[in-house]
Amino acid sequence: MSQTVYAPFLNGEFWIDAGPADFTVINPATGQTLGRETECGAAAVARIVEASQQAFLEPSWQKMSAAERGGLLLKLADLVEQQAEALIQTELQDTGKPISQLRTGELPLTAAIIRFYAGAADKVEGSIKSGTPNEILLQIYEPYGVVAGILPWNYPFVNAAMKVAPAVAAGNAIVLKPAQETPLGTLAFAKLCVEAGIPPGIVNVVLGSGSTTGQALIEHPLIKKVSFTGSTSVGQHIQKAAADQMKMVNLECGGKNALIVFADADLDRAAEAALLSGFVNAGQLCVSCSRVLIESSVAAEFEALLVERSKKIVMGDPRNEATLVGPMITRSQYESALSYLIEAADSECEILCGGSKARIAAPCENGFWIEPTILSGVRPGMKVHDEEIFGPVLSCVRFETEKEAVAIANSVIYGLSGSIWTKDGSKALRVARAFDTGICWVNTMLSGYPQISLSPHKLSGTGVELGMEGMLAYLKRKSIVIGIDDDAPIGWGLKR
Ligand code: TAP
Repeated sequence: MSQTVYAPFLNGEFWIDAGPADFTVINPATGQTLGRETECGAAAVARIVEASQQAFLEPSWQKMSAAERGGLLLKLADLVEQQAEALIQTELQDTGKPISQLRTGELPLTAAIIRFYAGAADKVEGSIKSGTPNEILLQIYEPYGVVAGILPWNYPFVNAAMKVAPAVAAGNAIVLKPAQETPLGTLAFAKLCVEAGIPPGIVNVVLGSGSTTGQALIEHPLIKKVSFTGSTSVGQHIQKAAADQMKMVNLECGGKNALIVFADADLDRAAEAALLSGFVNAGQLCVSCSRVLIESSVAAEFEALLVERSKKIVMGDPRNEATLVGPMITRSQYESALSYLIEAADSECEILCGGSKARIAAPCENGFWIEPTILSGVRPGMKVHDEEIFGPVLSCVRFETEKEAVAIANSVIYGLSGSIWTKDGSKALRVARAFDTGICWVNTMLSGYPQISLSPHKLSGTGVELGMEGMLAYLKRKSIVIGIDDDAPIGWGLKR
């Protein structure tokens, strides 16, 4: 029986014979094969990047006003909403995400991000600096040209929107590279861009592995900027590879974030927040707070609350509206998260619930399922404390003082997010300032707004995404000095 072939997206069409279609794409909820994916080698990547450069240089794109680009993005946001059900079905198959999460979380956020940058497109303001009466000093912004957007597999639509919308609003062309395991959402997204009227070639997609396709993309000389979301180790590699050609890089990488519960907190709400943070998207979320730091005097009570509430979490067939937690999205991530559970079982911490593979009924019996797991007695220095598991595992750590809580929170190599739970306003602000992270929630958790920038600290990355600053990151600065006085002295005065 012939299988579906997923092919790269070049100038508004799928390029079917771009390379060998050897990679099997799997539905992680069932383990069933969805189709085969083409891999772009260096020559195919070069052809796609060159086509993007041509699309960028087209007079119709060069002369398009920022407001018109914004108008195209508005159409794209409308299409995301109008075609939400079809997009949800695509993503459900490719990532196994619960349908309720896609419907109420990922799709609305995708549309909101695109709409924010639609409005931002014509709000970029250069500046006039004070010079002398003889000269006017201007500072303006220009697009880079062709940029690369390298995506992870955990939130394909949101991540595509976070790169395409600001890049296009700023007037660039962009080549996306989705994770090899999850190409479907990115391909559907790119097709929608063309339907919205974004000229073919402005959003192209290469397919294949990071080591072959991704590497060829970042090394191509026509790529002027790389915006990467993924692991810290690959981010470090990309930064080094980009150095030879002095490309701009934006890196949004891993996290091992802390949610701090002080004894005076509303424990009910804090428990809800911790469970959402740890288990939404099966823990495959960079900003999730997978370390729960609890003041000792309420630790036993709070851990009991977490365990009790976690029993209500429905895990299973993602097509079921009641399902809250789905599978691990890739086999390798499933195996990696399981290895941490083995590590936890061998360590001094206690497994309060979960701790192994989850058994899910047909048709999901062969999917990549892990039980939502809560660990107690975790301490800095343990692997489950220090390393990003990127699975449904909450690690509970006890502390005595505010100072100790901050020290534990900041003790990891990452600095992405944090959450603080207390009714003491001064303490909340003190701890928020002490957190060495790009974002911090106080008495709330995971609320995401396109207008708020995310700028990772430490080994969580470099640069900025989202917000107006996220759009300026897709623009080069240029200074122009204009002489306006023909009699002004110039040079050494040799002419007179
Ligand atoms: P990675 O393994 O780092 O992969 C991310 C992307 O980079 C994939 O498309 C991958 O391709 C590609 N890649 C790998 N090697 C490459 C190379 N040499 N050149 C160019 N591209 C290369 O991450 P992942 O496992 O997909 O995602 C999980 C990680 O992403 C976690 O650490 C998570 O914290 C992080 N993440 C961070 C954020 C933010 S906002 N900070 C958001 C989401 C996720 P293949 O997979 O096809 O090989």
